[in-house]
Amino acid sequence: MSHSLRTLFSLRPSMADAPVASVGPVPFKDVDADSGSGSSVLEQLPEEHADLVSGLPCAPRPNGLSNLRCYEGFWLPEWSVPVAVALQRRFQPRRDDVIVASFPKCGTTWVNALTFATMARRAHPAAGAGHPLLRLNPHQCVPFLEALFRSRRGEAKLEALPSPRLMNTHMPLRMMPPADSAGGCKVVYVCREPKDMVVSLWHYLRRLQPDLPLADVSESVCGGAAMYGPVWDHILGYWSASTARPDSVLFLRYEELLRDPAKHVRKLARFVGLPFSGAEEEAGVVDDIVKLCSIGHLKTLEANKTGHVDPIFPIPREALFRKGVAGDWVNYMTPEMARRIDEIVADKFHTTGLTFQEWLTHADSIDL
Ligand code: PAP
Repeated sequence: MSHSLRTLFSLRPSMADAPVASVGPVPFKDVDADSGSGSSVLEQLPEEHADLVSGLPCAPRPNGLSNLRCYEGFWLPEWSVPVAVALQRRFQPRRDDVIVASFPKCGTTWVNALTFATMARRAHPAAGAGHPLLRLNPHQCVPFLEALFRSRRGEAKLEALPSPRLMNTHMPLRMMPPADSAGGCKVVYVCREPKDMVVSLWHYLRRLQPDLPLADVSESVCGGAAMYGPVWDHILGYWSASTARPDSVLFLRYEELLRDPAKHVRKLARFVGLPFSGAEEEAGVVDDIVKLCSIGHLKTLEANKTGHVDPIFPIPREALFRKGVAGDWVNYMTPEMARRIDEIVADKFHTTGLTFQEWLTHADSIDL
C-alpha cells in the first residue's frame, strides 16, 4: 500500500474506544473567538522552513498571489508548504473526524454545507429558523485545515474542538499524516469535470485580476502548475483511496450531486454513520437539507453576500456562489482548449475506471 493509501486509515489505539458524540460538529466560528481577524500568512512562515521552501521548484504568479512551489509532486502556494509539513507531521485525525477534501472550485462550499447540515441535524434541524447556515458562510462552519495549520495557535484550536469534528482541505491525500501517527477518520472527496473547474477558477481569479485570460488559467492547469495541482493526480489519489477503502473515502461528483442531491445526501449520511431514520424520511428532513444548502438559497443570505473568503485572499464571499451548473465550459472555452483538457483527462484516467465521458458530449450548459 502506498504512503497515500496508508494515510488516514489506521485507527489510533487511544481513540479506538472514544465515545461517539451524537450532536454533530459545532459551527467553527461560534467557538473561534478570533476567526476573521487573521493576519498575513507570509508573516507567519516559520523560520525553520525558509530553506526548504526556497529550494523547491517555483512557478511565479502575478498580481500579488503567492508563488507556487512544487512539494512532493504538488504545486502549493508558497505559504502552504510549511502547512503541508505540519499536517504530515502533527495532524492527528480522530476516528470520528470527517474531512471534506477537494481540488479548488469543485464543489467544496456546497459539500461543506451539506455535510455540516447532515451531521449537525440533531442539534440544528435544517428547517429551523436558527440554523447556523442561515447566519454563517459554509466555510465559517467548517474550518479549513490549511488555515489552522498556519500556526501553532490554529493547531491548538483544532485540538480543542469537541468530537465529532468536521474539517475541510484542498491538500492532496499524500499531504495527510503517515499511518503510524494518524487516527482513522472519514474523507468526503468531491470531484468535478475539469473543464468546468477551469472555467469556475477563471471566474474566481478574475475577481483579483479582471483581465486574466482564460487561456492562461487553462494552460497552467494543463501543465500541472496550478494551485494544488496537478489536478489529475489530486483526483486520482483520492479515487484510488476510495476504491481501496470505500468505508473511509466517499468519492462524490459535483455533476451527480446536481442531478440528484437528495440521493447523495442519503449516501453522505450513511457514510458518516448517521443514516436518516424512517421518521426523518417521513418528516422530509432530506429535502430540508437539500433546500437549505441549495445555491439559490445560500446566495440570498447576508452571510454569503458580504465579507471575504479569507483575510489573505481578498475575494468577496459572494464569488463562491456563481452559476452552480454543469457544462458551463461550452460558453467560454475554444474547441482547442476543451480538446487539450479532454485529451489529458483521457490519458490520465483511462486505466482507472474513472470517466468524465458523459460530460464531454454535452453541447449546452445544463441547468439542473
Ligand atoms: P472553493 O474551492 O473556493 O471553496 P468551491 O465551492 O469548490 O470553491 O467551488 C465554487 C463552485 O461551486 C462555483 O461554481 P461555478 O463557478 O461553476 O458557478 C459555485 O457556483 C459552486 N457552488 C457553490 N455553492 C453551491 C451550491 N450550493 N450548489 C451548487 N453549486 C455551488
